[in-house]
Amino acid sequence: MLSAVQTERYRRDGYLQLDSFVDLAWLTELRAASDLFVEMSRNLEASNKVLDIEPGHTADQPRLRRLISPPDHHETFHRFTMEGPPAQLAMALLGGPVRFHHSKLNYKWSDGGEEVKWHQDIQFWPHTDFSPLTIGVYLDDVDDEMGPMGVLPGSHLGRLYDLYDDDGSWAGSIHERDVADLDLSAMVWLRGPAGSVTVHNCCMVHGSMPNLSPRPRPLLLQTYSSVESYPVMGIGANGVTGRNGGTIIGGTASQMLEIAGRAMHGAPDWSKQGAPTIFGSQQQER
Ligand SMILES: O=C(O)CCC(=O)C(=O)O
Repeated sequence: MLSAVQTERYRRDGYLQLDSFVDLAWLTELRAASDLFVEMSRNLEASNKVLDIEPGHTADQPRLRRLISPPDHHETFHRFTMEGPPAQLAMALLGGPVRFHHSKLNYKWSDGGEEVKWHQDIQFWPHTDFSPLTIGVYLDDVDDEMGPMGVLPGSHLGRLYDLYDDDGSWAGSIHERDVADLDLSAMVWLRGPAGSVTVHNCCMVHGSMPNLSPRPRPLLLQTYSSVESYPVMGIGANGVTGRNGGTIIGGTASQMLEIAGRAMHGAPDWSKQGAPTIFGSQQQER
């Protein structure tokens, strides 16, 4: 699925672009599923837990920002994310089974669909390591006018920026004074024909411009980590990433993890059936 050169390039640069990686059969299914939500949005007057709409959205002229957690709402998205090309690609890049974190479909609507300011992802959902990566699929052709995703090669190995404002509120973007220190001329814009795939590491500085074209720019994004990586609870979106968050794809978890350079074999996952007491465990009660 990937050459050694591509994998090495991802490690070095923190991103990959794979033109026309997803085939027309998948694209047709994904677009049909997406269209259902665009239709559904016509009844909305405000965003809800499934759809985020722009100010100015109307029944006649829908303007969607995001479908939240697509695999929770449609079988096609579920199958695509859990078994399809992005899952296979994540396993190839991370070298084994992966842990699904979350997914979203960013529409970036035509004629002014909003920019995504420069940011890194890991502060939104810290993990016990920096393996998480996000795989984006353009459902339509994307050119420069449409606000393609921009990445700053190598920035995944650099500073982790503070995404709070000076007043202490969460901004979700890198402060202007820090942006001034970035070499934005080195930004690579990931455009391409429908089905093209973007991959970026969780520490990559990235964002995108407004969509100035008359065409929406649907980008279906899904995040996976290595199976040995765990979301840190109590920070950001961890724990509220949808029904499928935490699903392991392509194997099982060994419960091995490493924190601050120290490896351990963690206890089994008791989050579903409840934790036994130490007495029960030590007396081998099952
Ligand atoms: O939709 C885009 O262009 C970028 C998306 C992104 O970075 C995000 O939603 O975190």
